[in-house]
Amino acid sequence: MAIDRIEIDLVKLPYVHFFETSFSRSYDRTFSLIKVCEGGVCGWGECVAEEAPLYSGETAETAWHIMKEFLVPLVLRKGLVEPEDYAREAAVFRGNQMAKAGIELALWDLKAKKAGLPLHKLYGGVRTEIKAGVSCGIEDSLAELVDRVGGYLDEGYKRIKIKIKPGWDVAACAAVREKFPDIPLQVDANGAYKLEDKETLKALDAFNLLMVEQPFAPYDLWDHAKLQREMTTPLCLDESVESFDTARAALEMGSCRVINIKVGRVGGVVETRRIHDYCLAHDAPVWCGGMLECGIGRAHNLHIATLPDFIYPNDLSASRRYYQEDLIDPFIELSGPGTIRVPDGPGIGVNPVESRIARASLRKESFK
Ligand code: OSB
Ligand code: MG
Repeated sequence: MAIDRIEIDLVKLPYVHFFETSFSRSYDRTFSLIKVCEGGVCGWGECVAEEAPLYSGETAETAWHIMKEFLVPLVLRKGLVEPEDYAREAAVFRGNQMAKAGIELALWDLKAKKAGLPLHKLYGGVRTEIKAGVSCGIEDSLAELVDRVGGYLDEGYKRIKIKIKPGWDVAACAAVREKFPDIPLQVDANGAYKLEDKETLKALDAFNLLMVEQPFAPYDLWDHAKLQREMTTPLCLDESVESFDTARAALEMGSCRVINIKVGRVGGVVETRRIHDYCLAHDAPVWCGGMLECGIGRAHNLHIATLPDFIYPNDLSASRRYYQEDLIDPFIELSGPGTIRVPDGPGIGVNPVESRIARASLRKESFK
């Protein structure tokens, strides 16, 4: 059979609390949902490109354009239905990883649903619960940051990540560490520093952090390697790793010791698994990053995080940490202290709620 219908829905959802990184503060998220149907069975994916090109060069609108004009026609014209076939064909187009991944994820969900299997079984996952962590944005004051961290710990999260930027780094770590000396803690700079700032970054070694994520710009593997040689804390790369080849180069160069894997950033599950397998073979642990996905993208991430090399806690939290009304049923919840159980139904194992999606929709288009 072949895909007979693809729907793309551009949606906007307000956060329960604003989210501030070194590059911006946002109060809501604009992203797209992709539904691919074959006969009566439909698979769902989420495209994580954001409203503005701050985290990556893609935006929700460029991804819409790439999906509508290039990727959807490719799927329909060639009758692609296997995710691996799609990934190979889509690779002729350069860049646009998030657009590519949104459709590939929908094809994976469809494939697993047709097989009657949860995605983690299809992927060869090795665990039924994953370690849940929370990513805490920059706040208006250190007191508010410490309060929020305390709130998340009370909810049961075990690992905390805090966003840093110049002027909100050593003091932020000191404030959190003073109140919570022993929690697993890490920081993420989203590329806000330059090599000139290396003394500040080296000062972070004093806080017993699990890792320092993406201190320098995405393209800058070289300066990350220089910094890693002078720090004891492992560096982790996020934005820099946009493909298997950049992951391999980063590890060979010593630019990092840990990789944050995001399916959207690397262009799909096929590329994710190549990176994962390489890291596993080279003793580099990985973990699953997040893009503040709605439940559809987050359910996909839960399944990905069951692969064996996902050793560190993930940026995967419960639905209510992000949204008042997530777009899935049931919501994702913590299943135990600092863990989330991976859904066991077919495919992603959670149900998109189409009435809520319609209420959040800015624009929808259907392709046959
Ligand atoms: O750098 O990991 C990041 C969200 C948007 C863009 C970049 C990042 C993030 C997060 C959110 O840290 C993590 C999550 O989804 O829980
Ligand atoms: Mg990051």
